[in-house]
Amino acid sequence: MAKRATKGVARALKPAKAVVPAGFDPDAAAMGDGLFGLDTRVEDARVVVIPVPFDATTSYRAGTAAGPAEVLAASMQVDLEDIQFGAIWRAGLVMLPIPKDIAALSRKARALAEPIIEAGGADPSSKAHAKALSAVNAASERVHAYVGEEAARILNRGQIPALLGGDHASPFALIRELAKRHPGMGVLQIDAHADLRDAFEGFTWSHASIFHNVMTRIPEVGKLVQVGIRDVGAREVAFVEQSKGRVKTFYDQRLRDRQFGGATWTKVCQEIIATLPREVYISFDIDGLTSEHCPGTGTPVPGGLTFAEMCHLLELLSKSGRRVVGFDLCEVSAGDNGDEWNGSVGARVLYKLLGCTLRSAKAI
Ligand SMILES: [Mn+2]
Repeated sequence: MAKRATKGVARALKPAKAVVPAGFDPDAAAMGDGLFGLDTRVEDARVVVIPVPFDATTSYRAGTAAGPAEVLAASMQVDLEDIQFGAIWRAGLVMLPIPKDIAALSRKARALAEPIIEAGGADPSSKAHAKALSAVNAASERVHAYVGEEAARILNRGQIPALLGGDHASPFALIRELAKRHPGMGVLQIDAHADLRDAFEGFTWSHASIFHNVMTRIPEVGKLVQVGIRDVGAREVAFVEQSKGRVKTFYDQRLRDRQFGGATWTKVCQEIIATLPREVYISFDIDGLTSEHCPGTGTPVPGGLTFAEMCHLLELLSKSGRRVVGFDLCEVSAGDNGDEWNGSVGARVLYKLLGCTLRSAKAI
């Protein structure tokens, strides 16, 4: 039943165009300098990635603002034939130029936020803190304006939008644009943290508050399904419990407990997917994976999904009759020592997310 309806939605989209330039060899070393070494033009792409080099509020360690550049650089090394999803690249993939003004804004906002982060949060009696908070909030709102405008442009061309952060606050306006067009849409969040805090450390648009903001400000989001969560506050747990089922959290330990009791990962994934509505947005915080996959990220936590577990979940989702209408990948960072491994994992996660999205839309 769900399957037939989903097919109808998929048919309404433009058919995948062949965008392979003459002489292009997907097995050769990268030829272009675009995402994954491709030279796809924006107007020919099926998926357009919005880069957001912004990271004002990451509490533990900054650096995520460089995520888009690091993933872009590492993407040149990704082999283009994918065992699960096939020739993903053929559908047409492109990333917009990394906006220098947003990167500059991030540095300014970060400098203003730093004293507050170091103090462990804003002091309500401090005028300096109040002034800095409002400047950081204004910077975040400028990021939302940029993301919202780009997302609308991509959607109006009939393309699929994706986003590469930046900290996890980056995708708010993309989720808002998509939810307007797909009321009832579900969000599948893969993350170590619930990100349900109300204005964490005083920052309205903190990375730790993204889903508090989504669930309280975007009524068109029908459901939030969280996977891999292993670091939460009491008020976040209460938020989930009081959501009347609108938020469903699969805590990492509870998933492991099921497996220790004999449940297969396939069975667990099917249970996760069954809680999602027909149209799905994926919000992927790289720290949802085990920390060996993201040693440089802002707030690494023990536990989490392995790469293969993530791949299996994405493949089952892509075949479930649901349609992925967009996604983000956030918090990728080379960390203090500039470790390229982080970008390398990030580029491969990005390719799998593209594969899952395109397969679910029957575009590959
Ligand atoms: Mn997060």
